[in-house]
Amino acid sequence: MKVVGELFGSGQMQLPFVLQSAEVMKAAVAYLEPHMEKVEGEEGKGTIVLATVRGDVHDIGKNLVDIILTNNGYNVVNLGIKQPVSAILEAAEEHRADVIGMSGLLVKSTVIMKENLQELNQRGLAADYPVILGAPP
Ligand code: B12
Repeated sequence: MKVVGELFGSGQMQLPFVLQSAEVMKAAVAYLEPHMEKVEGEEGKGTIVLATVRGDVHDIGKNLVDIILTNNGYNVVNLGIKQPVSAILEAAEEHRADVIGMSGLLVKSTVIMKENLQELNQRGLAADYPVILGAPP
């Protein structure tokens, strides 16, 4: 995906081929998932609400994080893509989350993440839900 990203970024690869590569990556992860080591007897390590932030559709990395955490005994509530902060906070409350994980690959998603954190502060929830941001440089 790194090579695909570089080719896409430099205009040497078109979007349909990027999509195809993304599908291959997803299929590969789905194939590997049953073979990945599961930590037995460690259920209930904690609950994380995971979402790709508003306006962003990238979810391969987020889903990878989901698989890794699930296989290590965490309860993951994966909300999917383009999630507004209201949906993230509702899910956090409903599932009594220990942590919120926000994902996004677009530069503008870092702005959305900042706004989401401000919303958390405004609602006085910052202490209840520590937030992990997954945004590559
Ligand atoms: C695949 C891909 C797509 C696919 C997404 C398919 C999908 N279902 O996810 C498609 C084709 C749909 C797509 C669309 C677009 N894309 Co795109 N895409 C990519 C690409 C090539 C790879 C991303 C990827 O999956 N990497 C593999 C995964 C495993 O890595 P990852 O996502 O980084 O995840 C890891 C970490 O970030 C971290 N992580 C991720 N989430 C979280 C969350 C938490 C809590 C934690 C702890 C960690 C964590 O852990 C993961 C595992 O290590 C990147 C280029 C790149 N090299 O990254 C561009 C890229 C992200 N896309 C880009 C762009 C511009 C777009 C479009 C705007 C293109 C367009 N003109 O339509 C649209 C966006 C539409 C939207 N509204 O979101 C740009 C962003 C540039 C920018 N400055 O914002 C990039 C960088 C390409 C480029 N060089 O131009 N894209």
